[in-house]
Order: sequence, then structure tokens, then C-alpha cells
Amino acid sequence: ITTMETRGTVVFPENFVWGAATASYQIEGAAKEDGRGPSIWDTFSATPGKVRDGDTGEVACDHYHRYRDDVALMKELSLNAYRFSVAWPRIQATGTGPASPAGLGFYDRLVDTLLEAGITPYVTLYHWDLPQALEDLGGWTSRETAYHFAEYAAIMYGRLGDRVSHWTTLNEPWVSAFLGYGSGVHAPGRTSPHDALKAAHHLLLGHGLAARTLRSAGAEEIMLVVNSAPVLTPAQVNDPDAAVSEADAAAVHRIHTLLTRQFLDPALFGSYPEEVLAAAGRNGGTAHILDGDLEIINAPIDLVGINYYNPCVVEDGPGLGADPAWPGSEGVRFAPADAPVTAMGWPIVPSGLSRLLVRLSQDYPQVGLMVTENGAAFDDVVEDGRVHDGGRLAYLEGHLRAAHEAIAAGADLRGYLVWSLLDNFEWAEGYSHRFGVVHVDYTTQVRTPKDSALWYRDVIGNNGFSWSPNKP
Ligand code: PNW
Repeated sequence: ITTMETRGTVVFPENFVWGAATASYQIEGAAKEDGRGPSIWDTFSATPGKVRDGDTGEVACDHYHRYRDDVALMKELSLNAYRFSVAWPRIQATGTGPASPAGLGFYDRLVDTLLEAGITPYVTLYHWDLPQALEDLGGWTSRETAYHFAEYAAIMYGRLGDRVSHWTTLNEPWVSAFLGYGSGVHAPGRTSPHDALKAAHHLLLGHGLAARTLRSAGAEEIMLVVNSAPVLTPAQVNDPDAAVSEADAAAVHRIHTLLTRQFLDPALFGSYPEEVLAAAGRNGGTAHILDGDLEIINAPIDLVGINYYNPCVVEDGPGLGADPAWPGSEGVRFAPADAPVTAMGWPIVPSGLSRLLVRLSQDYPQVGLMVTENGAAFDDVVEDGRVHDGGRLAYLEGHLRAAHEAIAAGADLRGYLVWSLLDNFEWAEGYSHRFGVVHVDYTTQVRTPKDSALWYRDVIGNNGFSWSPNKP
């Protein structure tokens, strides 16, 4: 995008996949129905002080009972694809043992309803709702959890594999490990750098074991989804070509390694970056990494899913200790970005998405990429049956232009899924922040497509859009 351009048209490649994403605990509700066991998020949200306003996912968007209406809504919005996750404790209440017919039945009906509507299901096996019974045995700090996860993956493929081609093992293992076991901001709320590093390794092991299982059962496409971001200095946020000192470059490299390479290097190259092993060495050791693990983790996959919201901004921070969510980040200062922010306080930097996609396509040429989440929280209100969410519309437009630019620059980007279809339970933030392109009234459960959803429907219909600065 040159600074001279004031309007333009972008058209995406043929067969580009357009859709929306959700996650089980964030929308389903029905937390105690049909034999579903408790997950770490039930426990965590029931613990005072952990989730804003004491919110829980007990009812959420009641999607468990309203999935038919929700699929009809997806069809109205012309979605090609819908990414959802399976609640493991609906399938195995304690994380092991025989599968629950009722739990399987729900996802079976959901998949059939999607297919009848002409919408391709993208199934994520783990979007953070670990059965509490497994957490009681150590959760992801226990190696056994990885093996249980692969058994659960086999169960799901056995039931849905005849109709579902697109499989994702894990959503954002960085968040599971480092917010769940490092900073403790997410469930299970543990705070130990050694546990977090162990959890990260066992999540990767679970990914590799499940990928092997899915592949040998016949899965067509296997994906790992990571939360990634370009790591920038403060000056680079608004000037990509800004000069970077040697010390700042080291901080940038360190955080890029901890955020992205820590997961994608083992999964795609079969090796950990040196810096990750060194960080583990300073935090309780590497005894949990056994001979042969990396070969399992390196199981062939087809796609990497990228969840992008904002860049990571860092600079040299001499003498600083590690951030609790970032074991190995000694000497790095996390800095604010000079950019407008969403209701989450997250900076809006669309160019970050093109930078990221181009870089990842270069660094990991053996896989295709998909934007599996991108979106923004704003304080939306319904007025006369409409939601005028111009801020979100502008966010999506900017990021889709950036995605298009990345494709033009050679990134192998196959599709884009907006986060999220519905307003939902935003983890530690509860219901205070709305990410949906569809508004949800949590009292009546009424759904209202926002202006961004109507715009997105047209984008899908045209496989692109025209933009100009004063367009709503
Ligand atoms: C992702 N962070 O979560 C998740 O995949 C979604 O379930 C979530 O609703 C969405 O992004 C919006 O937050 C993240 O603090 C949560 O770095 C927190 C962070 C990153 C991703």
C-alpha cells in the first residue's frame, strides 16, 4: 500500500476460503448437560477473582441448544467455512475412557447441519477446555495428557472423519502454556516458568501424536493454529523501515523466537531453537524433553493457522527480569505501540498482518497459511435493530487489504476466518468485550448481525471489495 493510494479494489484468489471462527467454551453453554464433565475453565471461572465480573461459560451464547439457528445465520452471511472447537469433556467427561454418545451426537448434528447449509466445517480438537480430571493429574505438565489427547483425537476422527476433511489439533499452544501455567491469567491459573515450559512441550507432543493418529486414519488436511505476531520496535510500528539498534534487534529476535519459533520450529523442522532450550535450562531444566519426542512433534502437517490481532512491540531492557508469561525474556522491555486501540486496549496495526504472513511463508515454505482468527473488540450497542460497528468494519477492511498485499508479495495464504461469529465469553475478560460480527443479547439470546457482518457477506459474495477512506 503506497501512501498515494486513496481508493482501490482487491480481489482474492479463486477458491480463497472465507469464514468465521468460535470456540466451544466461549459459545456453547450447557456446561452441565448430557454428561459433560467439568473443564479447567469451569473451575477457573468459578474461582473468585479470576474472571472479570465473575462471568462463566455456563450459559454463554447457548449455542448448544441454538446451533441450528446459528448455522442458518452463517448461511445468511454466505460463509464458506466455519471453524469451531470440540469440548473434550463432552466427549470424555474425565478425559479418558469410552466416548459419550450424547457428546458425539451434538457435534455429529452440528457437522450435518453445516454440510446441509453448504458450509465447510473446520474442526479444532483443543481450544483450551481441558477436562478438569486430567488437570488434577498434572494437566499439560504431565506427559500422559499428550497421549490422552491423541486417543481423544482418534475418537473424534472415527466419528466425524467421513464428513470432515479439515482438522486442527491445537489452538494457540503459546496461550495454553504461558498464560495457563506461566502468568496464570488463564486456566488452570498456575504460575511456574518450569511448568509453563513443560506444558508447552507436552502440548507439542500431543499435537504430534494427534497429527500422526489423524494422518494414519486418513485425515485430508491437518493444521496447527498459533497466535503469532510480527515483533517490532516502537519505531517500526509506524515506519517499517526504521533503523533498529543491535540491542533492540536482539530483543526482537528473542521474542519472535519465544512466541513463534518455539512452536513452529519443532513442529515443522523437528528442532527447538537454542534460545528455548537455554531458557528451559535456566528454569528447571530440559529433562521433560525425551529422545524421540521431536520426531513425533515433527509429524507432517498441511497448514499453519495464524491468529493475528496486533504486533508485539519490544525493545532492549537492560537488567530486566523475565516476564512471567515469557520465560526466557530477560533483558526485554515490552513497550506500548503508538497506534489507536480496540476495547481490549490492543493496538490496531494492519500492516503487521502482511509482514507476518510474508515472513512465515518464507520461513516455513513447506506449509500453506490460513488466517484462522482476526478481529477486534468494540463496545457495540444495538440501535433500532442495527449495530453500527464502523470501528470493526474498518479493522477488518484494513486487515483484509493487508492479507491481500501479503498474497501479492508471495505469501501462500489460503483463507481468512474472522474472530468471531458471535459475541462470546472472552476468557479472563468475561462478557465485557464483544468480538462478534453478530451481536448477542445475553439476556434474550437474540442475535443481531452488525454492519461489519453485512459488509463481510458482500466481501464473500464478491471475493473481494473496493475501499476508499470515507467508506463506512
Ligand atoms: C485468542 N494474549 O485468544 C483465542 O484463540 C480466542 O479464543 C480469543 O477469544 C481471541 O484470541 C481474542 O482474545 C487470545 O493475551 C487471548 O496474548 C489472549 C492473548 C492472545 C490470544
